[in-house]
Amino acid sequence: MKRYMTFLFALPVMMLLASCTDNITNMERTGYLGEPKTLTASEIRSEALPGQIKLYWSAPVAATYEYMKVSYVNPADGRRLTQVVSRHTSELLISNTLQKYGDYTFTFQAYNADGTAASPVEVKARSGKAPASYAERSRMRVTLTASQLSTDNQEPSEGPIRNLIDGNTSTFFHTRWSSPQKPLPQYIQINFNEEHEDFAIKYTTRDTGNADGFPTSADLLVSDDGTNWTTVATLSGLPASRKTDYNSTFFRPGKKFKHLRFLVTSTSGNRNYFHMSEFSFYDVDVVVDDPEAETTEQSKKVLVWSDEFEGTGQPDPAKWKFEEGFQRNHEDQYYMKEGNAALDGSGHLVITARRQNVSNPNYQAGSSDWKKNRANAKYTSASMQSRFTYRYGTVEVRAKIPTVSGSWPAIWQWAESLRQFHSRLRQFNLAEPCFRR
Ligand SMILES: [Ca+2]
Repeated sequence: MKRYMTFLFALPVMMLLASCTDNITNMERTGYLGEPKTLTASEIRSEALPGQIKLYWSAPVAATYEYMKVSYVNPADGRRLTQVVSRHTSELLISNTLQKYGDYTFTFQAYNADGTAASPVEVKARSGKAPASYAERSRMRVTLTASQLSTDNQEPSEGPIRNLIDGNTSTFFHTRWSSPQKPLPQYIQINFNEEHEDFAIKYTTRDTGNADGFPTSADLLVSDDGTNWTTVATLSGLPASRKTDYNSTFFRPGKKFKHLRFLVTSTSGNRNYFHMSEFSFYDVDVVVDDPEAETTEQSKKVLVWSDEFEGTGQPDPAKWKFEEGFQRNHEDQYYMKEGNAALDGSGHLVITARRQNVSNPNYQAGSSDWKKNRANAKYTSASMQSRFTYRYGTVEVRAKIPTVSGSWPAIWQWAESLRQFHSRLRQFNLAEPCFRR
C-alpha cells in the first residue's frame, strides 16, 4: 500500500516539472534575436500632464528590438529610475514629476531577446504642474444668531428658522407644507457679519414627525454681496432617516464670502418641503501641500552622497570599510572582511549571518579580554562603515531586516572622531531592533 501511494504522489509532480520546461523553451524561441535598434529621438514624443510626463511612440510593426529600457534621474532625490517596455508598447507614463525641475532627460536603450543592447538615445521632456493637495487640520464652529438666518419658504404655522441653532434636536425648522405649496428648490441662508473662506457644515435631521421630506440633495452657494451667487458644491445621498447627523467634508470656494445658501434640490418622498432640527457652520483650517512650491525644505535638499548598491560582488571599497573580528558587546559573531556582504545584482546589499566555525587569530588562552579568550567563533557576519562623513543633513536608508530570534541587525551613525563626543553620545541609531533568544 505504501509503495502505491508514493507512486501516485510522484506522478503529478513529474508532470508539472515537464510542462514548466516546455514553457521556458517556447518563450526563448519567440524572442527577437536580430540586431537591436533603438528608436530615434524624433520618433519619441512627449506630453506634459499634471504631475506626469507621457512618452509615446509608434511600436515597430516588424520587430527591431525585443524590449527597451527607459531610465531617467529623478531630480527630487538624484536617483536613477528604470522601466522596461516591450516591443509592443507604445506609451509610457512617468508619474510624480514636477514642472519646476524643467527638462527631464530620458535614456531609451533597445535590447534583443538575448540581452544584446543597441546604442542609447536621449530625449528631453517636461512635466505639467503637479497638483497641490489639501488636508483638513481642524474645524471651528461659528456661533450664529437667529437674525443671521433666513429662508425663501418658511412654514407659517410651525418650525421657525431659529430652531436650527437652539442646540435642541427635538425642535425643528420646516419649509412650507401648508397650501399653497411651492416646488423645490428651497433654501436656508446665513448672512455673516464677517468674511469666511474654507468651510464645512453639519446638520441633524428632524427626530420625530413626517418620515418624508428629508433633504436628499442640495447645492452649497456662496456670495459676497447677497445678490450674485456661486455654486461651491453639490451634495447628494444626504441622510433620509430621523435624528441623523450629516457632517460634510471641507469646501474651498477659492474666494472669501459673507453669505451662504444651503439650497435643497430634492427630498425623500419627493416632497415640496424639507425640515431639519439643527444646522452648524464651521471655519476650516486647511493645510496645503504644494510640491511645486520652491520654499519647501525638501526642495532645498541636495544629494551629496549615496550608494544604490548596483552591480554584483563586494561593495565598493572606495565607499565602505569593513570591520573584522570580534568588535562589541561580547557578541557571538565574528565579522569577516569578505564573503558575508555582497551585492545581489538587483540593487541590494545583502549582509549574511552564518553558522560557521572560524578560528580567532588573536586567541590567547586564559586572557581576561573577551575578544582574545575564545579560540573559535561559531558565527560570522559583516559590519561595514561608510567612508563618507558629514555634519548636517538628512539620512535615508531603505532596508529589510531579519526578525529571527537571536538576530540583532543595526544601522547606525558614528561620530567621526570619538573625541568629538562624550562616549555615551557617540552612536545615533537609525534602526537597531534586537530579537532576543
Ligand atoms: Ca433645533
